[in-house]
Amino acid sequence: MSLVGARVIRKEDPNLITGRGVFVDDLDLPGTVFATFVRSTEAHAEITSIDTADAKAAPGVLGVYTFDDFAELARVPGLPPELAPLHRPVLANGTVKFVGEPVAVVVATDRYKAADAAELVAVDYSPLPVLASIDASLAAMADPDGPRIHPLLQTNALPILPAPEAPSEEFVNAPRHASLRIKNNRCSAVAIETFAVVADWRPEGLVVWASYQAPHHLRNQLCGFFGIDASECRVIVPDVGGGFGSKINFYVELFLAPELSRRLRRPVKFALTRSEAMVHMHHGRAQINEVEVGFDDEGIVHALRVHTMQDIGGWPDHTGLGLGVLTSAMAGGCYRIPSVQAWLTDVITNTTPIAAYRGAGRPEAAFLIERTMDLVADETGIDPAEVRRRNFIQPDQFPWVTPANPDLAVYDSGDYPAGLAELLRILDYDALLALQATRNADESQPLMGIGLSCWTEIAGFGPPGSLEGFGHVGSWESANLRIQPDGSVLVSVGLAPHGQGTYTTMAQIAADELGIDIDRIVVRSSDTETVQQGIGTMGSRGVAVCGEAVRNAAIEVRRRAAAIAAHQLEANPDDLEVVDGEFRVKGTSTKSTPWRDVALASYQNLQLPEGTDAGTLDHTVFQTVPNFSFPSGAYGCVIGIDRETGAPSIERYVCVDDCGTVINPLLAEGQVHGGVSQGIAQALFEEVTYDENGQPTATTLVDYLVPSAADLPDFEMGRVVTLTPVNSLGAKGIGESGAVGAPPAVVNAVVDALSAFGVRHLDMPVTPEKIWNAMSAQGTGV
Ligand code: MCN
Repeated sequence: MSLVGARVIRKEDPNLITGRGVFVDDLDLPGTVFATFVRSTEAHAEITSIDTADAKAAPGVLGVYTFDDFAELARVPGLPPELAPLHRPVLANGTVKFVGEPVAVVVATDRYKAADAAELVAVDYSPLPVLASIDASLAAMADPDGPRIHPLLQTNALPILPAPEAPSEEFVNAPRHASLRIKNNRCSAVAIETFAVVADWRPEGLVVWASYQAPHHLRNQLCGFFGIDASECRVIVPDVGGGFGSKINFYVELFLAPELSRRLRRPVKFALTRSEAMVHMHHGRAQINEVEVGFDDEGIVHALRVHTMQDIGGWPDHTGLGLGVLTSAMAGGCYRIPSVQAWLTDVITNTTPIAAYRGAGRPEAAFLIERTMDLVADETGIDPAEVRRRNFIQPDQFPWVTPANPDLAVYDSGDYPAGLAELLRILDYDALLALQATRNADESQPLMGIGLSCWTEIAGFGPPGSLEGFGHVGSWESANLRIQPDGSVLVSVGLAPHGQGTYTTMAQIAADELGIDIDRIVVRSSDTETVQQGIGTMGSRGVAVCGEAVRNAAIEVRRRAAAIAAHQLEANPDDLEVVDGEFRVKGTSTKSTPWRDVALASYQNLQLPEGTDAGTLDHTVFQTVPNFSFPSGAYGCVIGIDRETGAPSIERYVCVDDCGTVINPLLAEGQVHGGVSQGIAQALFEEVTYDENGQPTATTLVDYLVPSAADLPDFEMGRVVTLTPVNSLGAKGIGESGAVGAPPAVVNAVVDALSAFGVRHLDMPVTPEKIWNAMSAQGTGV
């Protein structure tokens, strides 16, 4: 029986559910000392003085450091040289750019002493004008003498993708036009584990344990930063309690912990509290999308124009700069829109940096195009499902070269009409529309709205060039597969999983190719000393790139094993098959040799065919893929709205996903549950907010509303399978899909429910207050 496609339970779980997981903050190396930051309380200010005397004299304190102590250190890596003024120092140098920016660091014998001493550091600030939003920052640009957050850069706005000189002919000639200004809300990843790092600079070299998604990448950057050899630097990522993209960024403590360890000759640990993480770990989303659409009376979209303004915060992160490039490339969604003009301005603001967060630029694209399709439906009076159907790229039109960015996004495969048809079938759409008409006419019942979202996204980051721009050495992913002398298997992957079930998934793929029991296959990762080079877990590339590497490594090892078995059986390797853990001559059951004997022989020169070396059943693959894979889906949301309070409640949520071959439906569905939950959270609950002085106003989980299971519906799952031609598994990524596809279905449902009130759009999060105000504005809300 093939294991690919089976609902195999996770190999990872016994450790985790019995409390045997080891996270960075669990590490307790002898002599470890604790570091904590003194953080800026101002969003934009000059530091006029820092007095560390009292803190230095506090009990247990080993050192208090400010920028001057690290003036010789390099800047945080990642940004291109032409953006030199934005290269961030490890501690604030003279000015602060956002609330929470580290100004000083205190090291003490325990974390409580460090925290107490940090409060004794007195920092004086002289305020500078605060630009706490995209609009404020761009408004300042209108004045040549207006405030600039990085004066050396002389601008608050980076034109990453320049605006087209003029609207396209298709746009100009379209019979009808409509527009939408969307604010895509700033979110925090809120992984269960915040961020933690331990560095131990030993005489023989540097060892760093970090809660991170790309250990080799970090190792390479640390070596560049400190000028040391890769062989002298080891990065280990133990268990990680979620990352969602927020753990591929370069946080300053990744560089400070080693430096402090080098100076103090002791292991140094940083472990953020939740409140610290809320202002320090990079946020996601935070875009404004100005959308104009040209269409006709039949609901056919002729042209789309999208200006994305991406808030990148006060100290731009390398992953944050390019988020809007992905939004722009994917702005046309699942639709054959002849002309898509999409351009991008990155905007510096006095806020926490913005970077990758589950979906990283693609949820924003899905949101803007799916809101736009509903806008076209609203304008033309055509049903939203029908508008989508009329505009879909058809299954025979792949590969589809996106007009917005033909160099980046060429869709591999998909069947969008089938996805929508399956969604409508599960929803029982016609019956639902009839129910909606009845309910909305009955004042005693909650208002009802139906929202659709047909989305596609970029996954499987693996084509050469796709990650190098973010400082990775390559975009491949690696797998080493080794048969041990007893016939068990060790697979080492260059990924750094943090919740995806990667070990189970890779073992399934290897088991199928090798014909070895999955219980005899162990998968390891996340240690630069024991794993060959790797890239890491991001961009939903685990299965599409690393899974392909594992498969190819297994195929090669099996081919070599067959040669040994053939030697033992005096048969032709091509005549062998693997059945029940043994190599057999096809068609016979007597001429066989078990994997175990083949494995042992592979380490015994006297047992090997001539010309074969011991250790031959050990193979490493560095896998690239020719293109990204573009998963897609159709999601539907039925929402009820309390007519008196405006409180929304999701009554049904249906997810039809297409990720090509599903390796493990149990885990793939889990990925969708998690992603959709985050998408619903963005749509209804979560927002990182600032006041006009740049003071964050949602820094705890009391203000930043992460939904619990009780706030979420049961998910109804459906599936369409369109294989991708870009890998031999036919598998596309699914790790980010839910977060990409979920928000527009929710907001479309809310706007649909409120259409009688003349509501055309609401920005996320669609809170009861916003809904109530929208209803009240029409005078009929209560
Ligand atoms: N899968 C499958 N069949 C496919 C594709 C995937 O069965 N065709 C299943 C596999 O079990 C696989 C998992 O889905 O292990 C995710 O695979 P993939 O889509 O290839 O994504 P990655 O392994 O590259 O994971 C990265 C992705 C990203 S980018 C974010 S962000 C994210 C996510 O995964 N963050 C997560 N899922 C997360 N899940 C948890 N629990 N925690 C996070 O931080």
